[in-house]
Amino acid sequence: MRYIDFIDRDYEPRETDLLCRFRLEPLDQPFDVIAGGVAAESSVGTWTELSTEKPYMADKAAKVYRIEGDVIDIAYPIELFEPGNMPNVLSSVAGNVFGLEDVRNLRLNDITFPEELVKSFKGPRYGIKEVRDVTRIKGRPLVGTIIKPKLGLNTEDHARVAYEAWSGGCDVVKDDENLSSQRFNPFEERVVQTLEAGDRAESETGERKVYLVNVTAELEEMKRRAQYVEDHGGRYMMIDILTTGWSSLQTMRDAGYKLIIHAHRAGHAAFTRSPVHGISMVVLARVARLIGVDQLHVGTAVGKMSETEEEVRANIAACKEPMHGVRPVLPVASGGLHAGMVPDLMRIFGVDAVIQAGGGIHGHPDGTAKGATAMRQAVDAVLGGYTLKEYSKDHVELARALTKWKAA
Ligand code: CAP
Ligand code: MG
Repeated sequence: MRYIDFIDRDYEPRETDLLCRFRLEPLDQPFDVIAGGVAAESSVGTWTELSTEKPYMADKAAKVYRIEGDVIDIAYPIELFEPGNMPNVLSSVAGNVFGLEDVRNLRLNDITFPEELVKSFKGPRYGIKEVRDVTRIKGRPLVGTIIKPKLGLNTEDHARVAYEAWSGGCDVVKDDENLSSQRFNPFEERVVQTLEAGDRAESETGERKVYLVNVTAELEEMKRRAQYVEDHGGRYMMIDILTTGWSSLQTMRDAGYKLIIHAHRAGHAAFTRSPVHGISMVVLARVARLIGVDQLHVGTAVGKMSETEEEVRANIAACKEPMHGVRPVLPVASGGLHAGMVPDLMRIFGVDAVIQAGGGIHGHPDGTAKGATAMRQAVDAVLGGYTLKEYSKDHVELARALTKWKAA
């Protein structure tokens, strides 16, 4: 088969096909030829006709069944994939094609998994409802913080800052994506001391307090760390899903830990940032959901990261929309957030979200505890139908935050 033979505009995708939507910009050859090339190189074909081709292979070839402007839709027969093997799926549809010289730019913008493939993955163990059951938080966003500075604090200071954040009103305290078990803050000591601080804050406030422990490491070590967290009464583990990789993530999900999986996407922008080349966050969100994360960073549209509101809404939809019965993932808003942004965040996310602030809490003029209180007050203001300005009149922590970040 030649590249052009992978084009079939009359093809009606089957229920069992995996569907991909790409944006394509060929280098200099006819669009259809290179569109066919993308289908060929991501399924059964290569740059020239093969003497080794067999007639029985024809039905395994991917087909470009729709071309609209620079957008192409490709249907992949399910026989091309090994059920339950995500790296296998991605090595086809998101593999070599990005490096073809004949392709100036290529972006995988969306992917639709057929039911049979969906069923071959575990999906989230918890999902939104069950996370709410564990955290006992109903009808509002979870309010969280990331311990800052992200690296450098010793274990005592880490646990103390966590305690202050919880005492001030945070539900969630998480390690930063690059904190693992460095000498200045070793993993096991940190887990013990910070969980103790959480228990203390929980008994003092009467609210459930959760610690998102970063277990990111080599796979066997990651498993050992997850077991350690579970054995010490932890309820969550955080994994940097892109730097550890999909197969590690799948192993951690399939290992059956009772821990809620918080997925950090450090490094995603290397794939997702360019609007013309790479892989969209929507695709990464669908893959992470299928493998089985319970919470996932999706951008904010208002904070320090680059995503637009439209992109963030698409990421949120990928976490929550129906997917053959797979549980919805709780979207996480994070990155340059402070109390002044809460109304916009709740307009975009609704109440089903984790709203977390690092600098926006630990940078509060009166310290971490007041910073946490200001975030909770901002959420309460929105739920109560007040503007932040009105509510801050008799909520000084919020007023101080709004003044500092000029959000009044
Ligand atoms: C936020 C954060 C998170 C980012 C990740 C940081 O801290 O801890 O890792 O939100 O980005 O290190 O920048 P601040 P995203 O609240 O102090 O900004 O959520 O877009 O994946
Ligand atoms: Mg971080």
